[in-house]
Amino acid sequence: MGLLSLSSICNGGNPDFKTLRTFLGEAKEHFKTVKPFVELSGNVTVAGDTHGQVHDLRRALLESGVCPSVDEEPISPMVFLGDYIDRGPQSIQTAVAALYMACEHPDRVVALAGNHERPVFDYNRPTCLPGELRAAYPEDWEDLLQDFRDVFDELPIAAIANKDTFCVHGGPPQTTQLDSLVDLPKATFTDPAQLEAVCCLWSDPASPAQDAILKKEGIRAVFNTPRQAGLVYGEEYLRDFLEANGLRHLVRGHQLLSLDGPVDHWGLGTTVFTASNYGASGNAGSTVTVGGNAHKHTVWRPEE
Ligand SMILES: [Mn+2]
Repeated sequence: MGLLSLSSICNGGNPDFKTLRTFLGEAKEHFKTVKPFVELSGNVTVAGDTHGQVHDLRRALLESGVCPSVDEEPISPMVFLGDYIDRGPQSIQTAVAALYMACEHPDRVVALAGNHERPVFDYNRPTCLPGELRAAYPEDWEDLLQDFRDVFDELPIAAIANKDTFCVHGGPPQTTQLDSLVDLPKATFTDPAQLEAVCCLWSDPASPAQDAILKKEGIRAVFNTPRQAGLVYGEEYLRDFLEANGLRHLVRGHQLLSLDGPVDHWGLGTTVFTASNYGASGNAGSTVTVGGNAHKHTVWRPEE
């Protein structure tokens, strides 16, 4: 994978067709060897949705202290929670940067799937992966889109940091016991009818007002009506999942909940969102570093 340059990609450069095709082929073979649930340890920095904003992926690495510069090796572990593509203008670069780091440093860097990495691509916005590929590689974009799809299908679903922190795009799986999931083949999780993966990639925590209603009605989770996929889960649902698996905390992305950085859920979970000024909302970008006794939040303001 020596032909790709991370600093060039982080500066917005498009790799040439042949280099990109070769990289995606190698990445697919690499991710096939990665289990759906991966473990890592240390002071693990977790980045939420980057959505085509490669400058925020770069800032996540630098400002969190994971890499002294993008051309240097990561000095501490990193988990990307998925949603690399769509919405922002540089889906190709953002996805390639996360995938490249995970391939180059498999013991340190994990790139999880988000709901945008499967199963249906958005073809209708100018800023989406298919649209970007069509503009940048007009002759070959459909082949490249299939290559990306093949890699995304092999991405892991969740990472468990320090045996106590569950990192996932949306929320806990529907099954309380992780043991029953960890050895399933990866293809199990690409089936849209497979509820476990859908819950992991699409679910949202209840807001305080929603959680009050859930508790009043004695319900732990409800169907996620706004997204038409996954669950809205309350405090009891999250607590039961963590306790059943000997875990202490959840870190997830999927939602911009605050303009100022990570958001806590009942002292049991954290939402982190890394794309700054997402949808011109003026929000800060952020990461969360777990390990040790306290989480470290790294927060940066949007670039002018
Ligand atoms: Mn999402």
